[in-house]
Amino acid sequence: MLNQIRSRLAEINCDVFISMHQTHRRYLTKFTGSAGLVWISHDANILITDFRYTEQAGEQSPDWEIILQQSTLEEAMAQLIEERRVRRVAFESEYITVNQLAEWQEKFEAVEFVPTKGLVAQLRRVKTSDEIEKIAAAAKIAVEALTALVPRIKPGMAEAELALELEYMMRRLGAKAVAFDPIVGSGPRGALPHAIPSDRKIQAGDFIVIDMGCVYQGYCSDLTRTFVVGRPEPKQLEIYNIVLEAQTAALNVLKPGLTGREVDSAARDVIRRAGYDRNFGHSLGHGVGLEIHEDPRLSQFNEEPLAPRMVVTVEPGIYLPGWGGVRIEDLVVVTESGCDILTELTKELTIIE
Ligand SMILES: [Mn+2]
Repeated sequence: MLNQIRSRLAEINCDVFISMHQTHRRYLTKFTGSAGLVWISHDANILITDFRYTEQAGEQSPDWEIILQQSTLEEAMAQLIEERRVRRVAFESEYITVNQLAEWQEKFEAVEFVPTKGLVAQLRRVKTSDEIEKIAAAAKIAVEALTALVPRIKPGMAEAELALELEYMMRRLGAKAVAFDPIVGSGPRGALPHAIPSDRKIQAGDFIVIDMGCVYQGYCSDLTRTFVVGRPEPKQLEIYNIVLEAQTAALNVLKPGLTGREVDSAARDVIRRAGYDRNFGHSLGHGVGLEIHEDPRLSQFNEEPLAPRMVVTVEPGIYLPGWGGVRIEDLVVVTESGCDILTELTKELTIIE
């Protein structure tokens, strides 16, 4: 991946690429500390960090030259710029404040700061085997936690209790943290795609949408299932089956070469034909990795083709205000000819008694 950054550097005629973005730092160097600067020039990989982290950085990033920052990161960078007679510095314009750039420009009058966008995000879309293993492990923890929770859900329990149980179980199963606060939307609250778990108590006749995931060795997982409390009404079965059919359609077409828009359309067309397209107001899915939402997007706005080893969610939903909602989400890895599901868990409508 450093080669790709270097060839980009050559294209834009820069001497060095710098990044102060925490996730990119971790991705490029494996260093997990909270502060530092990544310096990639044509002939050096340097990680500048402070006294708290120099030992850790040495262990986590053996292929990187570790420089101890004596005062500020900026001073350490200034020293490198001078020593190495750097003239053009590529920086990440999405993550550097206007203020920071102004300070650099004032301090380094002879240096040109060249904005770049999406250089690392683009690399991060395609995962290594090691990354896929970690995401799969995070997915497995989410599946196990949800599987353990389902038989314990009883009418009278509050949404917030279910969310708490999930958090606790994922941690017990080895997760470092939740990837996001679990979403639990029961009854009419299921119509809120990002329902914050409330004191509302689960009752007969509810659909319950549960969307959850965890972080394992830095990598995220994402999983949604919808359950019904008691025997489903015909309308509930109808909506559930449309969402399931839409999700299946997308999973069946998903393969390298298709664009994010085409995969989104496969699911959206099913929902449109059933007459509920206005009730599916979000995109079909998103990339997952070090961050819970990253590239590529499965949406009408992504014309880029998918490639093997990308990891994405497939999560259509139908939301009817005042009535409730259904969402079914799997996390999948794109293979050479299709995709593999990492969140292996039944999608038959599960009845909670
Ligand atoms: Mn998701």
